[in-house]
Amino acid sequence: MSVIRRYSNVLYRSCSRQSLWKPVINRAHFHTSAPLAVVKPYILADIGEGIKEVQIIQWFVEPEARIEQFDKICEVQSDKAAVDITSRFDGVIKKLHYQADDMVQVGKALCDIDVQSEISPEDEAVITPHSEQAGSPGSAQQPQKATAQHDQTHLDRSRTAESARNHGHLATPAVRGLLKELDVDISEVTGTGRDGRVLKEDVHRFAATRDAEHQPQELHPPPPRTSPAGVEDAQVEETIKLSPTQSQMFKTMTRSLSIPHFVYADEIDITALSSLRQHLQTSKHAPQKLSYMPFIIKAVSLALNDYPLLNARIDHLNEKDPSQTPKLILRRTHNIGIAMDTPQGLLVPNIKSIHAHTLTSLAAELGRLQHLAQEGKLAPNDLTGGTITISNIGSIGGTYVAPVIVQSEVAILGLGKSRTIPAFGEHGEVVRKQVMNFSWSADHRVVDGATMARMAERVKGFVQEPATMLAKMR
Ligand code: CAO
Repeated sequence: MSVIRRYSNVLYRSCSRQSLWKPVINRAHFHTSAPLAVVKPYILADIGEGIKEVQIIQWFVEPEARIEQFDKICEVQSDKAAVDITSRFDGVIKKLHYQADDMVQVGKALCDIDVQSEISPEDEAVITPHSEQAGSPGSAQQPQKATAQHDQTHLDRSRTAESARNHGHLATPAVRGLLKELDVDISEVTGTGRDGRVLKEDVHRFAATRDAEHQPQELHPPPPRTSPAGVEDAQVEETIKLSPTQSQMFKTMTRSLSIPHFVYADEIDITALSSLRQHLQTSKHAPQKLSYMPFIIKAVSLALNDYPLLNARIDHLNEKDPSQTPKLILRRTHNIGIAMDTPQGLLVPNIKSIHAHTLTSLAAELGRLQHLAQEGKLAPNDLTGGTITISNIGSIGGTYVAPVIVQSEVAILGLGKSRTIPAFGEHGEVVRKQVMNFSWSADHRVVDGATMARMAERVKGFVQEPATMLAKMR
């Protein structure tokens, strides 16, 4: 089983300081009055969480396309998220530095935009180094100014010549979203809006015609050939590109392979927990839904108080530099990641600061995250900062699981499906018990088996006798 972390699609509104994707001014084209023709490379800034690169999923623009503020420029995928990059300015796209599927390193320019809107002093202060703002127009500046003027003239000329083509590729963000949803290339659609703008109806019409044409081949693959018994058919292979999610899963899981997993599993008696849950569910103060998860999350957090190592991460530093030895980073707050099965695939949002939650508020937060995950609307904050993960694969099925640790954590707990079994009571009588398998994986480079076993035993104690949790809760 594999665990990856992905952000849901998030539209980062352009704003001066918080934007993850900071444009920097190419001083060769910069003037101090606005509006002006200023070519700005959009730099992929450091977005934290150790993200070093992203993959371009798709461009929503092409060179010479006119864009407005908040228009989507491209969609990128990191280990953590698929994110739409929007424009901060009105302008014209001058150059795309990468193609779809290319990887972009943090600090590199995604594209160049010839800005046609005003640059606020605030933006300028944020994105322009002081020394450059103060620079006087010396001889070195003259050719730069000329270049800017040249670009402006060129742009004016190309605006007229290319007008029809550019407008044909213009569309509102809503239409762009629809294009993406229906997998339609805007250049193939005839726009019926003003100046040839592509409207939603145009996209729907195009997609309906296309689907009608392709349906028989795409949706109904030819039935397998019926060869006589004993006759071996030649194998037919088909090459398919990995989806963005699979690409990220490929990388994340390949990295996880470097972690030596210590796997430890035990059967936990959840009979008492099950009746407590049923009892609470019938109470008028109970949350709408109270599954096993809030109790188990709380039990893990309480046990982590005694075994903080399981909440740590390893700082790998530079593995190629032998003088840089790995370090353990202990983390005080328990942000427990919950693996969720969603229409977009596996997502792992985390519930922050478990110690501050009651069972009821944990149930509510789990419900909130589950709802957002199903809708594909989780925020980056929901998906980052996790410190340990629980994967309840038992809600789907299965008894045993060997969960895979993600690199920023040192342990993960997998839950199997609960089941009712016959067992022996105190006096040898047969009793009915409800059990669930808890399967742990720990990073054996830093967590020894005994520590993992003790932590698992502590969790087992809390789950088997949920009343003992009360004494430890704040
Ligand atoms: N055994 C038996 N029943 C279980 C169960 C388990 N381990 N876990 C949940 N259930 C039951 C719940 O009690 C609930 O039943 P009732 O409605 O009768 O109370 C029902 O299944 C649905 O529960 P749920 O899934 O909505 O809620 P949850 O809090 O137990 O779990 C979540 C939430 C998000 C963990 C779960 O929905 C989910 O997505 N699990 C899949 C995780 C996954 O894909 N892991 C693999 C990761 S690696 O690829």
